[in-house]
Amino acid sequence: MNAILRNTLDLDAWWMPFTANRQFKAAPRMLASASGMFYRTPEGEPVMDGVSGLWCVNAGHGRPEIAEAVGRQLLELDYAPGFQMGHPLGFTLATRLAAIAPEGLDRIFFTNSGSESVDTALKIAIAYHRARGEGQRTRFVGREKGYHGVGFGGISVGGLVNNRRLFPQLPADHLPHTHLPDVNAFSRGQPEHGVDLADELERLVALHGAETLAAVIVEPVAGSAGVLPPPVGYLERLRALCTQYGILLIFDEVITGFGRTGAPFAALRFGVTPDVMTTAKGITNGSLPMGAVFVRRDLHDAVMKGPPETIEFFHGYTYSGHPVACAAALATLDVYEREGLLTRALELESYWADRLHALRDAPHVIDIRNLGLMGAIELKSRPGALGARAYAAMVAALKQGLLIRITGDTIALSPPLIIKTSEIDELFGTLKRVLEDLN
Ligand code: PXG
Ligand code: PLP
Repeated sequence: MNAILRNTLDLDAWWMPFTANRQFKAAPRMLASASGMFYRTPEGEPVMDGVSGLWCVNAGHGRPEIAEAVGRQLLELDYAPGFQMGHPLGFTLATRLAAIAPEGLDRIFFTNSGSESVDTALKIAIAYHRARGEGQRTRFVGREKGYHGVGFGGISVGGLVNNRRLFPQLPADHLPHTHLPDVNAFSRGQPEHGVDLADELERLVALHGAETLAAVIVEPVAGSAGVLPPPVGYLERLRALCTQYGILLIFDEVITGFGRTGAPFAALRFGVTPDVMTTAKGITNGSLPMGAVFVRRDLHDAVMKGPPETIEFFHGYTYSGHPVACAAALATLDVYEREGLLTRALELESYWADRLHALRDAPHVIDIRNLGLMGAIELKSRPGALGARAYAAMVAALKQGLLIRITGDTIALSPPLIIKTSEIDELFGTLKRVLEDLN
């Protein structure tokens, strides 16, 4: 960071999220502006965005269409209460989203983040079962290595130990994760082995009784854990078991939604339809906080009970369906649709996979995974120092003008869907140099 900034900026007051605060503040890494595929540092150095910010800026940075829609909306209707009042944009957006959703998931509840979408979806599951006289279905099933945000619901079904160990949780069990490097390392796309892991749901049914299980929640492709595409047949098997036992299936598409896997949603890419789908991030191209929960129409209808003056679902956020976020989302959908971005990852997938898998012989690499425009490069950990090697790679990449994301010793990649093939080459050229210089 340059000397002028360092002297004028006080870094103490911002308690930064998911950050090694003291390490960061001793050697800050700052981004000051962004356009298209690139950030710029305060010194004006370009940094290619290899992760779409945090998996959210799917159409690239600084889109004027979104900025203008937001600016207009702020002056037209900056805020409107969403409890017992409505505004046209919320209805317009919900209808637009329903039109691109998997068949039947056409009732939309708005939130402000992925974490809120997850907690909302879990509550909807409970409310649905309760409305049908199955109020004993209160237990959730998540999956090891799953990430479902940081609400108390989300950490309960999540499977990342550092997010869980400090905090009390809702009753939840976990399916085994599907990271099987011994048999699946260097798979292209969906790995061949692991479909049987879905059958673990049978074990939980036997343990608790199906009639106590409310919902299973999984990421169709696990993101935060380091890009784990589902084994061939796995999602189909989960779908069949959930249907058999009357358990709702929730796909958490906070990362995989809005084009990341080559279809508008991973549910469409894999041809497996969940009962509820959680989204956020790419819904506004990351420009403003927003999330949406997509719900099967008959689930919604089951909850619409009692006399018409009944508030059917006691849940909502001050900013549910915020008009400015709605304007951002509508402009984002326009951009996605005009530029074909919701399916572009499928067109680029094999080019992306070729360049990514070409790194298999680079130093330290023990596994590579890909799907759509997602990629992961897993590095061998330094003895006794989990994460240190990937952290060094992240710092080195940044010095060479590339932003990557790391989790443990895995490098995760998910560039904006506007990326050109020449930029894919540049990205992997930089990464190759980084890995070759890394100890
Ligand atoms: N579900 C999934 C599947 C996610 O990926 C959330 C829920 C929570 O969303 P919010 O908007 O509350 O953060 C997420 C978020 C990473 C990383 O490094 C991933 C996320 C967020 C930040 C970093 O992999 N995913
Ligand atoms: N805490 C207090 C004291 C509040 O009044 C409210 C909302 O009115 C909240 C928390 C919840 O905030 P939000 O609706 O933005 O999630």
